[in-house]
Amino acid sequence: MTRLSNDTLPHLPKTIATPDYDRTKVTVGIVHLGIGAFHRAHQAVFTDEVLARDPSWGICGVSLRSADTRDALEPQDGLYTLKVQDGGGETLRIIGSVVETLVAPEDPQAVLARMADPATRIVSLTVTEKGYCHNPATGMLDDNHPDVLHDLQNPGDPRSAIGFIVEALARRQEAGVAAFTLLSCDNLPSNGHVLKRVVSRFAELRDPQLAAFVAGVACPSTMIDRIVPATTDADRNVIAGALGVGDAWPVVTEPFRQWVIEDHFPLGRPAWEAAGAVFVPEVSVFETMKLRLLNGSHSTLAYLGYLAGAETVAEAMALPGMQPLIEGLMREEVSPTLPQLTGFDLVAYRLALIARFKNPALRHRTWQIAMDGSQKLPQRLLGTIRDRIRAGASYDRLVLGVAAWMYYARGLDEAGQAIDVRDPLARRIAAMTQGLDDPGEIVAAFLGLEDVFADDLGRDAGFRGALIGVLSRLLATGSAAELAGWQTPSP
Ligand code: CS2
Repeated sequence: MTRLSNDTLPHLPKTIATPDYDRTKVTVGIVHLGIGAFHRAHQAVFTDEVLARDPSWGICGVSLRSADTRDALEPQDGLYTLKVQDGGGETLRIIGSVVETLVAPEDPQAVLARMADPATRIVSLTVTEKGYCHNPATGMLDDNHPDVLHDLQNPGDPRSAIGFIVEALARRQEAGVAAFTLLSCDNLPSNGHVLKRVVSRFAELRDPQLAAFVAGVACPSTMIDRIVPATTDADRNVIAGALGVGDAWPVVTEPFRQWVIEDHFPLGRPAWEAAGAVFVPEVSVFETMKLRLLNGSHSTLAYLGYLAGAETVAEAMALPGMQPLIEGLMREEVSPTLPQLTGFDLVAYRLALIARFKNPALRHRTWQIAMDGSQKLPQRLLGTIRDRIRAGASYDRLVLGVAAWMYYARGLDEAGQAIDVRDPLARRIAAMTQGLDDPGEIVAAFLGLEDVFADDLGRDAGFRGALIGVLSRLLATGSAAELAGWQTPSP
């Protein structure tokens, strides 16, 4: 089938929006590390909407692992379809802001050259939590991470995002080129600070002069939000039918999108505010709110939902007891821990989240969200639990997600079938829980994971007791029965 490309773009059905700028004039100003579906449904879309104002902000998308995205997009001149859908309908639009795609393991020098090029003024990242090579409980670089060790030994031939960033900065320092702005777009609290901390530590381990240069790099924090399920072949087929040409990797998402950014870009930035991004002096309150309400609920839905047999988030929301549980979790246990957000309607935000989770048009798999729990739980659920413990308040609902993660991460579902657990700690967890069936022993083994629980929560007797209580019930009667007990909304 003929593919979407610069040549076929003018012949698409007129109902499909296409870039409103001359793509031949677009040059690279942003290198994005981790060009997955999320980036292509979020930052690349905001950028697409403002390229007509200044075409020097095109995106070079870099994959740090597989060649799949490059293989799909290169024959399409970087073009792809964005499908936005909810129960009310759908729209299709072609995004043109990605003008180059590179695959780091194939050609690390091309990536470094792009990052070191003076025209590159922003390096942004969606490399997921584990891409920061940090200890999730403390946010500090894990000096013994295999990729960190590799990149320290081979600085000119890096593997990790951190290694690429620091080597590119070293080349800029050497050439007398100002540092780019580093923009983390991952779901981490104060993501700019986390990134600054890990790159600074890595530079220190390399060379003090380089560390001094890295210390001056701007790392604004951001809060990013859009639900983007993995694209399926069914999506590809439907979209090709509507386009009349093939698109090897469209992205499918919801109407909602939000981007809150700290405005600290010494070498300039696209006018993202014209596309609806909000610039604020300090982003951490928004991030805490989003991570605890949206992502904390998401992980809870994913583990309990998966165990109860729900394939998607919308199906999990329909399980008897789930919606009142999630509403109560957000209202009773998370909201009281949130910092003051003057002028922000928290109640409307929570209601909108429930509607987004129930979006019947998105097939967002519980298994997808369940990935990398060891890296996600600290900022999604455990920080909230810490705050509740400190306030002497209950956390009966918050503990459910943590216990369900423990059940899930052991790698066996309720029917005794293997679960395909994707997590950097998966092997360690499988080894430490092998042969254990006593809830107390299982919980004790998990709480020993200091990278996740640190040394405070791991030793909290109340927390341990609560986990054992829930895990015993999950093991005895299963997730659906546990959820059913939450059917009546709390007063
Ligand atoms: C999800 C997020 O996969 C996950 O862990 O919780 O990707 C979530 O969909 C986004 O953060 C929404 O902005």
